[in-house]
Amino acid sequence: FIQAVLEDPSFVAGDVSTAFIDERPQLMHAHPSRDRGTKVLNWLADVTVNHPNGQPFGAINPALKLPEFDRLATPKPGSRQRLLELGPAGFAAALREQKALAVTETTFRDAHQSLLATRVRTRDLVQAAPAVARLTPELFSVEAWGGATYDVALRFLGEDPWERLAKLREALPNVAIQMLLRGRNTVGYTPYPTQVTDAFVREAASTGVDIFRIFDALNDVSQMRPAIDSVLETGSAVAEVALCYTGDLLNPAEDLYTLDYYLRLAEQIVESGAHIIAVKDMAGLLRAGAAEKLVVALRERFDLPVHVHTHDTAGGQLATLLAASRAGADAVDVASAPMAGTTSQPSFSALVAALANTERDTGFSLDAVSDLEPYWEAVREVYRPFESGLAGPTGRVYHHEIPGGQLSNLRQQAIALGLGDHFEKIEDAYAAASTMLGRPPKVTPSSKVVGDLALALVAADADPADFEANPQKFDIPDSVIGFMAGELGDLPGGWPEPFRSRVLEGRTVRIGVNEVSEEDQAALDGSPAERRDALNRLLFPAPTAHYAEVRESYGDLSVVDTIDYLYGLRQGDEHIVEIATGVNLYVGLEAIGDADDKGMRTVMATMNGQLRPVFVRDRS
Ligand code: 3PY
Ligand code: ZN
Repeated sequence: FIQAVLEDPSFVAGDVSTAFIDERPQLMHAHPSRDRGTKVLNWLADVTVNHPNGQPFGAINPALKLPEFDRLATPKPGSRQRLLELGPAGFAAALREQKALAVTETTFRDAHQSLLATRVRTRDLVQAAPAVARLTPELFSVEAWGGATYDVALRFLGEDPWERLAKLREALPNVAIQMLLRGRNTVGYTPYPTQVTDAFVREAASTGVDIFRIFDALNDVSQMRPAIDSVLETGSAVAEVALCYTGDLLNPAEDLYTLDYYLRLAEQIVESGAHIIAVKDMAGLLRAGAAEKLVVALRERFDLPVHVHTHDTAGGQLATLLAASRAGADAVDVASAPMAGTTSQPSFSALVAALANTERDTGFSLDAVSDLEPYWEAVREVYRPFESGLAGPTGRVYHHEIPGGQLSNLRQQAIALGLGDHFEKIEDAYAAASTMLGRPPKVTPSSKVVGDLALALVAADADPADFEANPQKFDIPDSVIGFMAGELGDLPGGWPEPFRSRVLEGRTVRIGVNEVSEEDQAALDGSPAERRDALNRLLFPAPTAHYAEVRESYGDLSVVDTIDYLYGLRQGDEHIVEIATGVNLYVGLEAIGDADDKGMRTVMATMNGQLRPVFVRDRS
């Protein structure tokens, strides 16, 4: 099963937004239950035969690259203790008061979402967390959950996202954990009923999320209200509410996304009860001068602290963070240097170095920050097959405005469509699609709608002007029809007419969310375990069923090192899997037999010194 998934073109393209399993019912079949060691061995044997991720290439186990620190020492109290002590409003006020620029570390979420198709496993994150807690206890927060990580865990990693959060909470007792929440879309791609959002926020807060960064793809505050209210109701968690930045506010020709627009939006954010205002620059369009102007205006007008997030797609965003810092920004986002740059955030060590011995000195030891880099460099190397393929910065982002996380996916989709050599065509189509759809801010899920239209334009070799004039002549993606019908809310600049009417002509589109059934409501109000199961099922039904299958067939694979998990067994190596504390499996590869007439191979493995033949279907 997992091999079929791993080889599927959508999986290879890193497209996590398709209803992957829904469209492939043939992938679902039951496996008999087996004992733990045997289950793990079956996974390893299968990966060894089928090489879904290519051959191992001499990557180094990241665990060997962890910096030295005293594991037994209690980590210094940090932002987590401050939040517990001051409460969310006091915590935000203290942030606004502090002189040092506060820093959020995104390596655990956005950096790998934007560089490695969100594929970094819980094991590799949890392993780093105790070092982060002890070497960089001054962090404002670690962004470690939400966004695409939830979906990808269930869909591709055979992991329960809640287990990841619980483990990270335990490993990071002193630093606030931050998540990205897509307003009413929670961690999905379409709106969910308020009861789902509310249960989600309650469970996330009680499992370990301290700070919720909430955004709406169309900057519609009413769409964020249920999520904001739920966070406020916890009484303990911070509501950081984002304005999604797009366009260029310094451009005199800009008539929609102006400074005035952002200030009006911020006013609604403040009225909603937010504790912190986030400037969420998902595509890296916020230029240094614009950042200065925006941050100064936001801080003059409102009492809340301002937290700036950007992506370094064009390569200039350290300048933006420094300009924001000079303008008074209270916090900024960075990623560990080996996981920084291009579609990810600017580099942590570069920021610390740039501000050392200045008024806004971050207070971090540059040594401590860079001591963590070899670990993340090794992690990045292990996940090389999931690299986006963007070798360096690109200034074309100012034209196409594709967000960091999507740029890497679209490149892979272009390759899958045989357009890898003409990616500029897709970029141009994306820009045209954005204009046609009324210039929405482009961020999950509106970015997916624009991307779908761009790919449709290129696939049909359509002239955008022709498509705009006669959309009914073409195959219009369902997501575009739903978007024009208002599925994701109203557009900041109003509807594009007559295009919208032409798209909707003769169609009835049902929008609005289904009610939660009584049974589901009971589960959402039940024990934490029932609530988590219900949330997984309601948010991602097919990936949750897939997760259950993987767990049933292969057991808890979180015990397997990522090199072995991705690349399988190598002759001559002893693979050690700690299946329970202090209980090791020693696995070796003796030989792989030829495929029989049914395509089955025998993997002759050893487990704890005993020969163990495993029969594997060769799909390579
Ligand atoms: C997400 O929604 O996952 C994002 O990272 C948006 O920027
Ligand atoms: Zn981001």
